[in-house]
Amino acid sequence: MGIKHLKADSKIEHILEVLDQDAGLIIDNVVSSDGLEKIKNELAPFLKNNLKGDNEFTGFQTKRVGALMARSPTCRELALDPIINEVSQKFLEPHCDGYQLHFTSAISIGPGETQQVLHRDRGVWGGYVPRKIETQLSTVWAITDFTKENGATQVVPGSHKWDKSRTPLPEEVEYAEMSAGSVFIYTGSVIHGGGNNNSDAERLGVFLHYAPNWLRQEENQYLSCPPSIAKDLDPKLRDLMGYSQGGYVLGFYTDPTDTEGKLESVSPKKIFGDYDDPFQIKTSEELVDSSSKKN
Ligand SMILES: O=C(O)CCC(=O)C(=O)O
Ligand SMILES: [Fe+2]
Repeated sequence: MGIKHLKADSKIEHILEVLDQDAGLIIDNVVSSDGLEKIKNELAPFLKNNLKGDNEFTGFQTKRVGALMARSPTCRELALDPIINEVSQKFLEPHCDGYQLHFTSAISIGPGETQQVLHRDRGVWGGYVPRKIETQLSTVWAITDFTKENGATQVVPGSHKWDKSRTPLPEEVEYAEMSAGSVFIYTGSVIHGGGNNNSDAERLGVFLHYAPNWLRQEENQYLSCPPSIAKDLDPKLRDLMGYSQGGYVLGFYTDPTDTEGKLESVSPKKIFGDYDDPFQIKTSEELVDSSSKKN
């Protein structure tokens, strides 16, 4: 079947159609070589400690570096990529009124790594979210080339529609082979996993995932990028990270030192002096009505 490769100027509707059919696709050559160099340099201080995984899932030859919004200005640009954000919004919107950044990680698969167990990322929520609700739009930005030999992500196109008990045959597993600067998009419901690395160099990808604003984020964005750092970021990015409300009350906060009632039960946007929150308290009737609007 193969993984479809789309051009960077593809229409959003086309991307969504392919996602619906396959739940995985590649958009070729999006990041410039200058951008790739910057990302490598920004990540180098954190990858150099050589800290590897300590179990079969995280991989004994694989390094993972998180907090990318705090650590890497160029990864911030990727997180705000307009095409990816439009795809995330449209893909997730049947089951939410907004989405958020859910996970950031640079994953370096080192030589000698064996293949990761095939899985669906939606498992992070323990299987409690009904399958009809799509919980995640995932991106993998190739910083090095991704090849079958060096550990390109394995994916089973179409497996988002499979019964839970069906396991893929070897010939149903495809590899997200792509050149550096391309982005692999997949959903939380498709079977996938890191590949084995038989080459003598690392395979480096930047993973940025998005989820509905009412689900708990896999990576805690407020601790990984605390207000002292977030204050200097693009307000759009802060909103995306969850320094905003997910709905009219979800995620409100109170400044514990405030005795004057300035930051009492307010949107986190107000920490940064931003008073423009799109979610406003509704009328009582609207509130009751919206509490059961989507089944
Ligand atoms: O490294 C990869 O290609 C995939 C990693 C992955 O799927 C995961 O850790 O959940
Ligand atoms: Fe995964």
